[in-house]
Amino acid sequence: MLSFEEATARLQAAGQTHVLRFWSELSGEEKDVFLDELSQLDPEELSQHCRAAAEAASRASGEGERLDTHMEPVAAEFIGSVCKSDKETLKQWDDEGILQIAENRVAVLLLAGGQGTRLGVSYPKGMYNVGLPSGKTLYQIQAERIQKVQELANEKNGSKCTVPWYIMTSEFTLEPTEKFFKENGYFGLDPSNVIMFEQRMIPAVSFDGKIILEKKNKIAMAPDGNGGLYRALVDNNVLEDMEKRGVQYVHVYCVDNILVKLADPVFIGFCVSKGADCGAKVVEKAYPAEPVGVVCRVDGIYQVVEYSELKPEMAEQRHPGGELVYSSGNICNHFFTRDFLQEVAQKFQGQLKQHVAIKKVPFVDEEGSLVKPTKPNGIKMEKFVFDVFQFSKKFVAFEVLREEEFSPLKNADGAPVDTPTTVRRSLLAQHYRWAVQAGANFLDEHGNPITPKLRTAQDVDPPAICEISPLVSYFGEGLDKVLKQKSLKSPFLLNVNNAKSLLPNS
Ligand code: UD2
Repeated sequence: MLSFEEATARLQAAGQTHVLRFWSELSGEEKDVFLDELSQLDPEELSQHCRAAAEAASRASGEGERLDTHMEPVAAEFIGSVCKSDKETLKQWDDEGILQIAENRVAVLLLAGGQGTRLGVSYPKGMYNVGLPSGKTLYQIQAERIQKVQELANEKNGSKCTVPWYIMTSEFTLEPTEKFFKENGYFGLDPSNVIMFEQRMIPAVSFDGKIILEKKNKIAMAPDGNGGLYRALVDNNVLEDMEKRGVQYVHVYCVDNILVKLADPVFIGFCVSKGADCGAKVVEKAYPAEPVGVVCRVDGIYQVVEYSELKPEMAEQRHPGGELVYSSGNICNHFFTRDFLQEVAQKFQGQLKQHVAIKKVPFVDEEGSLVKPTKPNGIKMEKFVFDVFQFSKKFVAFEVLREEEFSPLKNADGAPVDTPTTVRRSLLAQHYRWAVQAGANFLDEHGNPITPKLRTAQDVDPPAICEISPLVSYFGEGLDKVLKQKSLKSPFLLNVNNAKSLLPNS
């Protein structure tokens, strides 16, 4: 840990000595905590960061103009697609993906360092219980999907494989996430295959490039964005761990999509068979202002333009037939080869663009009292996970169906979209569809048949409530054996135990 004199010298070099203005008021213990925090800041990086933040904030407004003339949509022929591909092709991709999984070449990597500010909970989003009949949290659903996809690969290839689960956390989420996994026995997974690591935090800075103090002895810090992944991979020797395990392909995804297909064999198989080093899943955007980035080309290079940086006039552009011009919505599901990640980590990680978020950052005023600003007062710099696409030698996009694969939890109930209620409904509607397609009939609480209806509006529950454990079915497969011609009383929860008893010769 630095001495006070050393810390002062560092801060002087970075033009940031104002953070020590309450030093004489601090207790011995508070001083130690502060020195510990200051010791972790690299002086050169710090001054560069503060300067870049102030400059980027003044430049940010010009960025939209540049995109007006340099951005173009991705040609439809370029995008692989679940709905435009025939059954045979889909099966080939699925088989390829399952084979790669069976041979231990696939890992999943969860981005879980965000603060979940919009949802308004103080714990990591993955621990959220969206009110399913089973009471499962997002983490549990994801863990069970990993377990099931391993099982499917084992059955098909007669092997015993592992899909390691890498989880990137931050100072906010590491401890509670670790505790939650331990308390829940890692949801049946082998703890040695669940690898948590931490991304870095960086200071929030005022518009004039000065670090903001959140307490008399604490700098306002925030995670460095989900693009902090690449630095975190290096900091924590994650790529070495992947190499040791023989992992070649990594499925990176964000925490809040209740329908996420972990290690999706079809997506992996598609990317592998195209020889891609980098890939992104997309869905058709639902409405112009939907908070998803768009996969497009800027100056001829594939990339994602984030929703926060796309001007409304661009987002609203339509073709003569009415379809959105920029319709390929990024759903934060990415494919990378380990070689590509290695190259990014070694060569390009320092070049990743810093995006500017202007935020209300609580701070201590001259008297040392905490102020919660009503207007934005600070700059948080973030890197984005998809900003590495520009370094790819072979980038592919893969379009999937929203109702099957994308329903994110972003907002608290009461908001019109992406709430606990909407994500619960998406999952229950999907499971209901799977059950009906497998031949199940549903009865209401009086034993009367419920008329099947496969399409329901997003704002209502499906006709019957049916939840299927991922341990029974990963993506609807294998259900006809269990559910064909069965009459099920709504609400119905299909888990490993009752699935066994529903089998014909049990
Ligand atoms: C993300 C995508 C957006 C779209 C949308 C779909 C990015 C930059 N944007 O937007 O284009 O695909 O998701 O739902 O990917 N995270 C970290 N560390 C951080 C910040 C975030 O790990 O410092 C994680 C976070 O926990 C989450 C994921 O990254 O799992 C996405 O973060 P978000 O929910 O803030 O991103 P959002 O919805 O603005």
